[in-house]
Amino acid sequence: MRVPRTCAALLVLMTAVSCTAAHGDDAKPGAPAPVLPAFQRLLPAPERARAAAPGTGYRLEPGTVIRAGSASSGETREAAERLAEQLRASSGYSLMVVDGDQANGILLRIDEDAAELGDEGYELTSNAAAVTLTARTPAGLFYAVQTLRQLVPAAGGGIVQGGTITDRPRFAYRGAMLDVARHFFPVGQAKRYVDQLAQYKVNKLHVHLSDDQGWRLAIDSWPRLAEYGGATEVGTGPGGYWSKEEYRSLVTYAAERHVEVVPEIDMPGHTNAALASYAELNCDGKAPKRYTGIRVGFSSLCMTEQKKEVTYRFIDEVLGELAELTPGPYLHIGGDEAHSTGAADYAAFMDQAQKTVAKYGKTAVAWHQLAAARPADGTVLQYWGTAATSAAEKGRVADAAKSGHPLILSPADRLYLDMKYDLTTGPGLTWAGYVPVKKAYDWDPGGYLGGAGVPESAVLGVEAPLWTETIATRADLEFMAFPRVLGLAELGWAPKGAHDWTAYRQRLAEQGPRLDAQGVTFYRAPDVPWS
Ligand code: TNX
Repeated sequence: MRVPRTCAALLVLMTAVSCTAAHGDDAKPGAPAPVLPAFQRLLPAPERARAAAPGTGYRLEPGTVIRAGSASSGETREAAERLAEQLRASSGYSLMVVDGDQANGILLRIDEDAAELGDEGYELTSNAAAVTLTARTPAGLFYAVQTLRQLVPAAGGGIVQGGTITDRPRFAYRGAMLDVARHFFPVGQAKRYVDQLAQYKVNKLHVHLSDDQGWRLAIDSWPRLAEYGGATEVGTGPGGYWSKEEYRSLVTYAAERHVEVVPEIDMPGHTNAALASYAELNCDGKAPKRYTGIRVGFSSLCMTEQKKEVTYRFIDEVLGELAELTPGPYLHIGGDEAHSTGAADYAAFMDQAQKTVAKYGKTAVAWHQLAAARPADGTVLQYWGTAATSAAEKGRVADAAKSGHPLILSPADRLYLDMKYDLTTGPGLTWAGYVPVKKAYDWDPGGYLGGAGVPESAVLGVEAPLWTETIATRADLEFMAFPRVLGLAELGWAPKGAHDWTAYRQRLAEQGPRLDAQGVTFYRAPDVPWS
């Protein structure tokens, strides 16, 4: 008997799983998605899942009580309250939250001794008496809750499939980047993105806060950056910027969802907005006009002997204020496409920028062009090459990785969410080619630079950037991000053994109603069997 491919892939991970509803490659594109057994529906796929007999498990009822453990910490209670809120919304049940650790109802518990669950892992068990969520950390508990949300049938109550899931992420860094510089988006939009991402266990939001077309964060010591340099964007729109208070509110909001904000000030190129705001930053002492086009590579901070001092004071004060706003370890300093900075000046500038980040107790992240200069100890490199990237360039990145620089992989021809899906896509660019949903998903981050000598252990994780030269509205933003960013979430979390396009696209299809319910204007890719 031929085992359908869907099951073949899942059987690697699961022992007693039921494969009755699985189907093979012959599922027609565009045909409605058959309903998958609950554990096979999860996105991202869990590390291990053992389903009990179909139809067994915990039945969610109006009187179901949610228990927040006995030595209930604030965080367990918070996770329980948040879960209750979400399940109430979908079920209409009252779902009381109480302290206590009886395995009766839905029980959330932190077990600090559960070392095998790591920093973000969890265990979920479901039987007739209870659903029990166990984690070693609040982040793990949060992810257990996200899994449970996917196991509860979308409409109303119903049975949470019986069995046990033991789950941990494949990579520690699972990120998405939002460019608010080319087109400005208010903090509320970034929060909405955080909510959308966190439910799929994405844990980093990188915000690209400055570029030629706009400076988006208030800096007290250089107020014209935001006030003047923030008042433009691509085209004729009014731009805008985030106050420090707004920025802090995003950081807090994200942290409550176990998402860390990674801020980027791109330097020494991509700096026209700063150069336009302060004449003294320019080599000739004259401020250029503000810029609203989409060219790259024409601007640079000044590195002449005479100007170095003001340039270094500028980055010291900007990065100092940024560090003060950033509880997480990373400050991203850009370093890409500095085509108007000489190689020696670039290297010297990036040395200083990395030193400054270290001075403020942070770890620098930079685009991988830094590999051609001098990445400092600990600096993380973000790779954005493509299949066409030269062996020499990949080699430099590999050398950096081998000497201890962790890599974040953002291959542009896989994970750039601003690339068009195909020739019919309205917004978007095409310089890295079309990126259909399958292409965004169907590659292995662990082995991606293996040919150049990068071991999987050097890969910190993956990130999908969303550049916004051509993206000005929430609808376009979500259309470009969804559903490709779910592929990012899957690559970042799911075990390598779960990788299978045929199975993945069915799981993806199951997310359609969920995205619809959240009002996400996602692209209905023709090769995904949306219901
Ligand atoms: C390359 S990726 C850029 C961005 C553009 C993007 C458009 C990178 C580090 N630089 O400045 O917005 O392409 O796809």
